[in-house]
Amino acid sequence: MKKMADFDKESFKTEVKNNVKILYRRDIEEATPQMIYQAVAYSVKDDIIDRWIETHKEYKKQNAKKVYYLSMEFLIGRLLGNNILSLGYYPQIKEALEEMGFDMDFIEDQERDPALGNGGLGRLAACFLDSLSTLGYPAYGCGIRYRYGMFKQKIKDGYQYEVPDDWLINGYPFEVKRAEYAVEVKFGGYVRVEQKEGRNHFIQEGYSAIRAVPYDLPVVGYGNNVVNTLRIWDAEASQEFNLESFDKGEYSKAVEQANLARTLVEVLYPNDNHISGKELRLKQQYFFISASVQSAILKFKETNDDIHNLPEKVVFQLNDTHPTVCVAELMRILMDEEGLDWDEAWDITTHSCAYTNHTIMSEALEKWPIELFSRLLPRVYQIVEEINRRFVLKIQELYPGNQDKIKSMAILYDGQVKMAHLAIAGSFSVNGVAKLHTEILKKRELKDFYEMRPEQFNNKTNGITQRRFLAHGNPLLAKWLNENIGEGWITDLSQISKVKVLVDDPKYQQEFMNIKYQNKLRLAKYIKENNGIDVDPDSIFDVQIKRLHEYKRQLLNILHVMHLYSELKENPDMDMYPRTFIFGAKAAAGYKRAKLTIKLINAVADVINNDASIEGKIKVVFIEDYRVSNAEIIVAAADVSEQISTASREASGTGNMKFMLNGAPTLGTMDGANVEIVEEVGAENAFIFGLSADEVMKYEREGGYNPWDIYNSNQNVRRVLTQLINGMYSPDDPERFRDLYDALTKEDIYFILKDFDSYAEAQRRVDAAYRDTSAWARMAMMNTACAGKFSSDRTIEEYVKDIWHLKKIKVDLPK
Ligand code: 26Q
Repeated sequence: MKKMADFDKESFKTEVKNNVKILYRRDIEEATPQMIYQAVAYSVKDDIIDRWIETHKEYKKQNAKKVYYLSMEFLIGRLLGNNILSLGYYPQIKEALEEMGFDMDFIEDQERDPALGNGGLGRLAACFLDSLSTLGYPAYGCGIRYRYGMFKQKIKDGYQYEVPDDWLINGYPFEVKRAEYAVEVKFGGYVRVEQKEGRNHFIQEGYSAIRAVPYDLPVVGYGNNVVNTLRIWDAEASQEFNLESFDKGEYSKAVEQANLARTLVEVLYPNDNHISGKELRLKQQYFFISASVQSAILKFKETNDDIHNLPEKVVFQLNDTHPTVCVAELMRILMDEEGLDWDEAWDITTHSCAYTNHTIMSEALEKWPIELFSRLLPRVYQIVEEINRRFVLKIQELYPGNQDKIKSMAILYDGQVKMAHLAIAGSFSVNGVAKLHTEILKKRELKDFYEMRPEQFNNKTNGITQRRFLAHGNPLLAKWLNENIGEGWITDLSQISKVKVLVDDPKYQQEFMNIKYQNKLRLAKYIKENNGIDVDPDSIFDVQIKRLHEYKRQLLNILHVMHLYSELKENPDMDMYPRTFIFGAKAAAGYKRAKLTIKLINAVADVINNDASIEGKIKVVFIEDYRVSNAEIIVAAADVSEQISTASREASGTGNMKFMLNGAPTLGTMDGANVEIVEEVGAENAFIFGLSADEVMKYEREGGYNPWDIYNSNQNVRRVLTQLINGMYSPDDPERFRDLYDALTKEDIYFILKDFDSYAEAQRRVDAAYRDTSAWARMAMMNTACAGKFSSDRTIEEYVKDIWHLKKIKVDLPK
């Protein structure tokens, strides 16, 4: 058995060569880069496995309480580099590979991003797993092994095209299939009631059965030998049942099951903050929840004999409402399979489940037609009925005769199952993801629930892992930090505040900005190779990367670029610091307006980038296929972080934290975690603009505002609006952007015109501030220095203390 301290370069090299032979029947000289990557990954995996086994022995020995983080999405990003970093021999492997004639970055680039998530919510789950392992807390991530992850984005003629993400095409070296832990999941059919031993037994019959097969991915803690598990479920046809069906001549049932197995985990729904009420989506949810809860209970029983103690050993954290069927599925198992009565089962369930809310966007609140829900999950639906009946009774007891309360809180209403209400009824904890967000939940969205049970509500401000987004993504800054403040920040980000003593020193300022410059060169190279555009590394890199959504207001950003360009054309001598506006964003495949916004950004880029008369003072770049791996490169190179959502709409944001950590001040609204970023770094080290959340919500209560008031009184706004429909950016089809024009002038529900002037003014402040090199360096450094709070390690410690109550585990490797 190999141990961390014993990393031996020569045996590593031998192992890599050997792996190439075993895997591909080739000598290393004939191996492709992909083969080398696989061979390296397998030898890293070898080291991980030992730690993985030891970790789980320790959990068993201590009968440790575990958190099951249930999530439809885990946007983990590439694993090779991070795993090596966590094992503690990144420099050694880099050196070994160099001696073999390979470049580490190039080998890492061979790995496909496992893109099993959309955006913020999925990436948060991945950061949480990283922190759980690094802090030594027992945890499982439970999710779905989508055959196709988030689509790859191609830009052709300025439009987005979606290409399937066949991430498993070469095999994924870090996963382990655990066929021995497969379980069965049942869909459809009907429920028969049988009286036995004085109580009712509920038996589901005529169902379709699917075999859920787990694949485990290691989650490697940083420098501590702890390896947790991300368990993703694959669906297979339930073989035994098939044969039985054939015997009975139930051919069509067998075919139906095989088809369901094939389609169930086929693809991740590429919607972010938007519901698509598709039947298959609900099937996916129940599939992975039933499998995960079954396997958690089996695991619990290995070391416990009284099911009543479940809440002492297991906590299920629901990542938004997507896993909410967990509440009813756990009830079903406890009653139908463990033989408990309702009250016992309810007590256990409501002490085991906790729910995190990630959104207040009404179009993202999950509801399912009862007709569909009950057809697909007949037994689970019966249980939801009973949960609802008892919950409504409780509401009536508290508020006799108050129909409004029932309307706003019932789980079943108007023919729908309201998943958030089920989650709240079945959980002991409900949390939001930033202070402002949690306040809005308490005061507005979930007001009635809060008033009924205030102690249930709590805030857990999001965080990000500094291991991926600094140690791995920004190696130059990481090295600088190690040299100047020590390595403690890697596992204790509060220590990064030590940078504060350096912020006024010209020598350190220069070093810091020089690192930024090197990172801008790296990004410029990436942009040249991937977009064919030359960008000036001396210009301000102004970056907005996130999912394309109207509330995130990429449209405000590009309208301002159009404005700036018009100003420059009118006044060629205008004093402006050269700026590169960088965008990266995927639009949900069916989200027309979002896709049109991408086209607009590219159309504006085309005009501006090809206008020699402005001497390159403005460049616009849309980076194709924004994803975790290129985020690491983009964030490290940013000068300005665009976080410009309509106040009250962005629950937290986490990109904002990545930029701050990497020394880019926020240009943003007082929304989500921006509020707390400003609290930490000081308003003088950010560029804040726009309506406050209270102001936005007040307008909304009053039925909105009138965009024509702005149109009439603001010449700059009028000019860019006109450019949307006069063909300036669409000479071949002047009507192309009409829909954007209409959205802005009819209702402007995202307050883009309303915030336009304030945003333009904040942009002028950025321009002015950047010219003072030393003051800017200080501001950038202050952002890094004040980012300590935004480590996901801090977030996880809060979840552990307030919700999960886990104990840290130490893992030693046998000598
Ligand atoms: C639901 C049903 C059907 C299909 C798709 C969905 C779906 C999928 C993804 C609904 C929502 C999401 C994702 C939501 C999300 O990413 N929310 C973000 O969560 C982050 C982490 O807490 C916050 O920082 C962001 O502010 C929030 O937008």
